[in-house]
Amino acid sequence: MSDILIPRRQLFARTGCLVAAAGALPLLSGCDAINGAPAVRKILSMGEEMNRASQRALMDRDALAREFSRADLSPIFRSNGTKLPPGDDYAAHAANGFVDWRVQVTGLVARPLSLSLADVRAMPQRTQITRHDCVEGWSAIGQWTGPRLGRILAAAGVRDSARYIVFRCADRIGGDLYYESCDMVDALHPQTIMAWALNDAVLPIANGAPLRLRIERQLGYKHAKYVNAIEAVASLDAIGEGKGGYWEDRIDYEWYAGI
Ligand SMILES: Nc1nc2c(c(=O)[nH]1)N[C@H]1C(S)=C(S)[C@@H](COP(=O)(O)O)O[C@H]1N2
Ligand SMILES: [Mo]
Repeated sequence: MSDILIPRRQLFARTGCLVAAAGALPLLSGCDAINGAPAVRKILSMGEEMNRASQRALMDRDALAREFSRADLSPIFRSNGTKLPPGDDYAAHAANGFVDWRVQVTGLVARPLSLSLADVRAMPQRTQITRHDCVEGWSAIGQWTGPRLGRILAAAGVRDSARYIVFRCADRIGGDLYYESCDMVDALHPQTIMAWALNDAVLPIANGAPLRLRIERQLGYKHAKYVNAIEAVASLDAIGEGKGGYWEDRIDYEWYAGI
């Protein structure tokens, strides 16, 4: 895997010291011994930014979802919600193997992108075997491959003012387009990827071909399928009914569906 992760123990060691330093002086020297005084001072001077980061760590938003082995793969990864987006447009894309499919990366970015599947596949890839949990009461384990969403956003030069990422889908349910959204913590999480392959094969239509979100710390309905646009925004208010997702707008599904 080409993505480099900071070992979690290291992350925790640092934040642990920061928390101790904020609360109790005697512990600060303990941290000094481990991390070195200049490093601690530098961390303390980072002020609000570090405070936010430590809160994030305390909430465990950065923790990785469990990854499984090939032996754990579900024999069939079932489909839920839309199994085939209605309409001639999607049918035409499917008929020619999605070669003309584009995912637009727009909104609060320095360089809007229009990525083909070839572009998506040419980026550094991540493969992960994870468990999908649907609120309707089923789970399945599958292996997903695709670039990290964070890489796509970096390529587009996502702006600091972006607070949410919106995923627009090609399927309509009851006449309305499916969409979802997440905050920047989940968007930049190492296991948040735009997947084009399931179990070493091109993504089946029923599972969101040609491109779907995998956002492994969230429940099933957040994993937008048939994605054709990724938009960085400062607010969700003007999108759909303002609750951040197709089901959030309609029934009482939580926008933050962390697991
Ligand atoms: N575009 C789109 N994305 C979607 C849905 C959908 O109907 N349309 N259903 C959601 C729900 S409720 C679940 S559980 C998962 C199902 O993914 P799967 O079909 O690969 O099992 O996709 C989610 N993403
Ligand atoms: Mo679901």
